[in-house]
Amino acid sequence: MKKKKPRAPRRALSPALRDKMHAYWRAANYLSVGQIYLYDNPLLKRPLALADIKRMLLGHWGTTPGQNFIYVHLNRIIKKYDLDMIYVSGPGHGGPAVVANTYLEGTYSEIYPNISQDEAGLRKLFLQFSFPGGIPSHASPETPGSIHEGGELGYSLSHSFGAVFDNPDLVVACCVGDGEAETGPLATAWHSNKFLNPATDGAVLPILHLNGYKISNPTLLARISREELEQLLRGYGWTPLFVEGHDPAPMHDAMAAALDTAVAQIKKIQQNARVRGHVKRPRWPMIVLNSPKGWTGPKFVDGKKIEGTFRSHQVPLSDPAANPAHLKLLEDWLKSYHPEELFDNEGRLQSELADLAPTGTRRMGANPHANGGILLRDLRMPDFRDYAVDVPVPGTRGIGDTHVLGKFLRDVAKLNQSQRNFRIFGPDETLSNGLEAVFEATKRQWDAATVPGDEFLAPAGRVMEVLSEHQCEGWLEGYLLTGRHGLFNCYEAFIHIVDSMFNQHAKWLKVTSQLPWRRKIASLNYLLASHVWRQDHNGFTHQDPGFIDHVVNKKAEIVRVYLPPDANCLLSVIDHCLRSRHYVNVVVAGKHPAPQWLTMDAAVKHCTTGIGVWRWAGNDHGVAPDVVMACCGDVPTLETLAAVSLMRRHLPDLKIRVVNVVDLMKLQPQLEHPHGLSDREFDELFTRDKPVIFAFHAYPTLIHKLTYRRANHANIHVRGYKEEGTITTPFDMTVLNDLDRFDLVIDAIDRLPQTGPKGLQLKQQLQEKLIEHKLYIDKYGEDMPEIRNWKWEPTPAAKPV
Ligand SMILES: Cc1ncc(C[n+]2csc(CCOP(=O)(O)OP(=O)(O)O)c2C)c(N)n1
Repeated sequence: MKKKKPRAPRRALSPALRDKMHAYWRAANYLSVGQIYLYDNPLLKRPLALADIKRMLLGHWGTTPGQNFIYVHLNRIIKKYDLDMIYVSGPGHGGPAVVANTYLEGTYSEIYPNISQDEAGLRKLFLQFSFPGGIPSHASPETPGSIHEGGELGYSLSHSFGAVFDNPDLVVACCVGDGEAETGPLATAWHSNKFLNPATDGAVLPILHLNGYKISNPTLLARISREELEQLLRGYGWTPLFVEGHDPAPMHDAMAAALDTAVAQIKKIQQNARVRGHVKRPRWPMIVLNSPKGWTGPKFVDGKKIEGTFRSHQVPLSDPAANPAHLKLLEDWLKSYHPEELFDNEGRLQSELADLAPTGTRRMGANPHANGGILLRDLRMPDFRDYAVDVPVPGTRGIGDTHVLGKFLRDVAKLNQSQRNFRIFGPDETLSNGLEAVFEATKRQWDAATVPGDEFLAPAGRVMEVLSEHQCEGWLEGYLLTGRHGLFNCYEAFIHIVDSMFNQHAKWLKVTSQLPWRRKIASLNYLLASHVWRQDHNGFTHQDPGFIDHVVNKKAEIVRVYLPPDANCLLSVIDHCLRSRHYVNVVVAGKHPAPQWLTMDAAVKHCTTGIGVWRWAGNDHGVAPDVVMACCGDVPTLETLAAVSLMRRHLPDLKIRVVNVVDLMKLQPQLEHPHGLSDREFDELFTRDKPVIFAFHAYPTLIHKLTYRRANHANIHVRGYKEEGTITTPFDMTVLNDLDRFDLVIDAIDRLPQTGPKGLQLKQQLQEKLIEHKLYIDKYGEDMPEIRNWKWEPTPAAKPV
């Protein structure tokens, strides 16, 4: 029998297609270099002159050609398989690549008609890049198709996973920088594949861009053996497909083949899960693109190697305007792409090349998932009033505010189960934060192994828990940016871990709110429970209320901070937050049984106003108060009301006003924040000249910062957390920080000379009480009965309103 000749593997690309793709890549590279350097002469119709060069050269070349290479290859598979795909640029400093490609595919000019697809448009495209009044150098919000600026490295994979949760047809191609891969968030993000449900979620295709260097260092992943890298990625559960080299022709073939293989594997995994019902965790494909940094750029400049080294990271020819040799090198570099073959005389991309790009919303710059507000649907909301705590009298003991909220969130999850557009994210704290009721309706999504005894784990669920605040934040951001809703619940102290991610998201919201073509997305909602005052198990390390200090620095149009004093207020606030758009809402709430103050009707009014006098608690009806007792936060509210009841009993002649703050931004002047009170409104509440004893949840300086322009600022005395804490009793935590009822009364007496001898006597009694408290807790390990069993006593004049 004649032996069959082994068939050569079928090439993914015909030579003709490969040539065209290579030309498209050249066009993208040309546009990228043009953006970094050219002030004029966009098609090099005349010899390059000094006047054609920008004065300030700002941007990053090194990563750009690799990303251009990736983009042209993604275009091919989008067309071939009709993929619904978006691109996430981890090294977002490769902004020229994303801008160039969205320009070539036509989306850029559709959004920005001024940047037309002709010579005049090219000139503007080049000029605007990293230029005053133009666009930033990254894959910024201004860039069509971007959900990820990539300015702060580390979040590309978690954003990508967030985007594909509940988007079964979406594939996110995520370029991960090999430098970026050294960051903590990115290193953990590889594990996201254990949370992906192949039946109901989409797919992420990571492309590790192994170009070997960062700004001025090699990357770790490029300096371990290929075997070690492969084992590492396999250990994370991926199947890496390597594309390695620098010679464009074989690289095109290899990349095309790898992408075909990756798409086939993704489709197979999805089909197995969706059609055959396979439940075993799949091993998803990924690509390792090992290509030179600064590929196709200048090889040597001033005797130093550039291509394939860290020196290509930013602007390889730093001084062409002053150095004729550099000018020549730049001209040679630009000409090496043969723009005359790529663009016609009018500056339009040759039509046979333009045909390589997908069309309509299949273009990655036009995919609606990357402008999530387009896809955003309102949540189906239960009526939060149905979850109200009955408060027959102020001070009725509650079960813990977040436990009440849990039932409401359970039903939000339930009602939106079929829409599949709401998820709760948290670092292993959904139970610990008191939201256990959520698990009556849904599970934690988990695609790794389970063993008998595990709780609430399932391949599909609305709760996403991984012990990485970075992943929770990144996933949620990706989920929101692609048009869905969510909530991040976290211990208050550890939300600081994502301070910087919050920064980036708040910046994104600020910029996108000013771009008319970007639709508003759902707000990023933080529920910070297990807060500073009740860290009974954990003590000092878990006590840090400073996240809100950080948050209020951001643009007033974007940030909102709420400290509901009880469960009905919490329900009202969270309902509002889940309906809101394009904000960052921070809500701080307690989980321990605590007094409830307001009926639901009163809570709705109070939260709608955001700040108000609790007339039922004070006795200044119809007259000017002698003192204002202000409070913000659940524990400070409790201590303030306990202080007020002491003052009313022992100093009955004093006229006391109680002001409670739910919406912290009310304190800022109206000019500073849209929620801010006018000076007149502020003075009406806090007076212009009376002492204000302000019990605050967090660091006292924040209240001063927010109120320093108010007329009565000099009389505002704030008590809050001052870094005193340990494992101790709940009341002792307030004592350690002078926020307790006794110290609040002493504070008031010190500022009210009219209390005379009676005041002094009371002060002495309270100082003794503080000693008594200390002795008692040291002996018994719990608070004195009069503290534990304290109840607000309504007086005839003190009915709730
Ligand atoms: C969190 C963070 N740290 C530092 C930087 C500064 N920085 C910008 S680019 C870069 C190197 C990036 O290397 P890599 O991810 O490999 O990207 P590429 O080589 O493709 O440019 C660094 C350190 C940053 N942008 N973000």
